[in-house]
Order: sequence, then structure tokens, then C-alpha cells
Amino acid sequence: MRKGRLLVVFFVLVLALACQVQARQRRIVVGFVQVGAESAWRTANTESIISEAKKRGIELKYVDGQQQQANQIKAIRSFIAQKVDVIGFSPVVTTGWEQVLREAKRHKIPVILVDRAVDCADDSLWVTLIGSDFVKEGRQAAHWLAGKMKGKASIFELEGTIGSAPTIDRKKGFQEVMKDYPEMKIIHSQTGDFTRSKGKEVMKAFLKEKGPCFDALFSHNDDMAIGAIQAMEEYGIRPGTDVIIVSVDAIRAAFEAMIEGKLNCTVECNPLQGRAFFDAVEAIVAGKTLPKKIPVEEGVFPQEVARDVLPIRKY
Ligand code: GYE
Repeated sequence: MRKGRLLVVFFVLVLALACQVQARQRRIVVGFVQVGAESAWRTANTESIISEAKKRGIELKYVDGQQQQANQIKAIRSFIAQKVDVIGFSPVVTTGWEQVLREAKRHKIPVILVDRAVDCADDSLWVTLIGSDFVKEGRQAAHWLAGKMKGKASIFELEGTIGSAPTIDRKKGFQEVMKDYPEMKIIHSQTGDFTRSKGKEVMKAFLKEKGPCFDALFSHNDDMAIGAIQAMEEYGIRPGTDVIIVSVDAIRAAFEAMIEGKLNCTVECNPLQGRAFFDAVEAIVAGKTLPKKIPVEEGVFPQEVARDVLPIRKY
């Protein structure tokens, strides 16, 4: 009788141990919803995340939000329903996330913000934000431009997606520095939604209506700058000479434009965040605590260094 009971206890213990080992070996499942495919920066960011998941044998459920918040919310809800281990997302705009993030919290699914921040009072709704300092990028663009223009310029500002973290913060950083230069004036600000086609469209329409009444362009990303460069050339302006251009991202196409003399400076925003993202995922699954913000290092590249730097650019 006693022997029988001992045997039962033994089997229960073996079973519990086996379950634990299996749980430890179970593949981590991550749901990730991206902003969209609006820029070369974004494509590099997506590629970095997908390839890193493969490398680590993590199951990734990937959704393209097509620059629509409603799509992103729907994807997060489907990740919750599928009981993924961790949700990652890059919020297209900063506001309107409380409800869905609360749903994730209720289901005990940790959330990692990648690239863009949310504007939400309760910061317990996400574990960490992996991303760049967009305010600093705006400041760096402004400092470079002020130096190049010797403190005097009429600036056209091509903004990114309205309500998105990089647009709000790059504008803020840029304006902050402008206060020290009374003769540097932003004569027009308009969104090009971070795309090449809209950058071109906005510049073309403006030139048609008002003509070339500016001598500098601050573009919130390289793709819009490249679109605007095409519009300027079609109008008969020499981009990079008649209009001094600074933009953000430092994609390969920006280096090519600098080598051709059409773009003057790009401030780096590093999209290769896959490694940091999955480091955070694995740390969370292992029960470790993370800092609220995980920064990404980046630099500034003026035209003069473009030829040397282009061959080593990874995106
Ligand atoms: O600068 C732009 C992209 O959120 C930092 O989004 C990102 C921005 C990037 O579309 O090219």
C-alpha cells in the first residue's frame, strides 16, 4: 500500500518536471504590428525584426498596419486572442492606445514599443520603448542647418505623419534651436506623411502656387526629401545648391543624393532594432526587469563624408 502511494508521488513529480522542461523549451511566440511600408527606413526596420526572429527560432506573427491606427488596434486584439507571449508594435500615432493596451495588460501579455512612443499617462501599459531620441535628431538638423546657412534662412519644413512621435519630436527639437537664430524662419510647414510620393506632391504644388520663396528645406525623413528633390528639379531649381537640404534617417539613397550634390546633410535614425527588440523579448520571458527606455545610438552625416560612408551603410 505504502509502496503504491510512493510510486504515485514519484510519477507526479516526474510529470511536473517534464512539463517544466517542455514549457522552457516551448518556442516563444511574438506578435508584431508594424506602422506600414512608408519609407526605406521602415523597410529596413521590418527586415531587421523578421530576420532576427528567424535567427533566434522565435515564432513571429507579423502584421503590416498600412499606416492606419485601426489596423494596428485590430492586430493587437488578434495577438491577445492568440495568446502570444509578447506583443511588439510601432504606434503610427501617439494617442488613442489606452483601451487596447489595457486589454493586453488584463490578459497579462507584456507590450514592447518599438521605434515610436505613445502618449499615455499610465506607463505600466508597456514594458519598455526601444527607439531613438527624435527631439535630439530635430536639434541636430537645426544646428547643422544654422551653421551651413550662417544663421539666416527661409525654411520649408516637410513634416512626417501628423500626430506621430517622430513628427512631434523632430519639429520640437528643430524649433527649440531656431529660437537662437532670429533670422532663420520657417516659412511653410506641411506633411508629406513620410513618403517619397507625398513629399514630391507637396513640393510640386507649393512651387506651382508660390514659387521658390525659400532657400532651405528641413525634411523629417530622407524619402520625402528625395521626393521634394525631384519636384525641385522638374521646376528648374538646383536642390543642394539653390536650396540647402537637411533630412533625417540616413538611408543609402540619401548618401547617393549627397554624392550627386542634391542633398546636403542627413541625421541618422537607426532602424536596425531587431536585435534589441528580441533581447528585450527574451529578457521579459526570463522574468528579468528592463529599463523604461532602451536608446539607439546614431550620428550626423554631412555631404562631405557621403562617398566614404556609403559603402558601409547597412540600410
Ligand atoms: O524616420 C521615417 C519612417 O518612426 C523613426 O518613420 C521612424 C520614422 C522614420 O517612416 O522614415
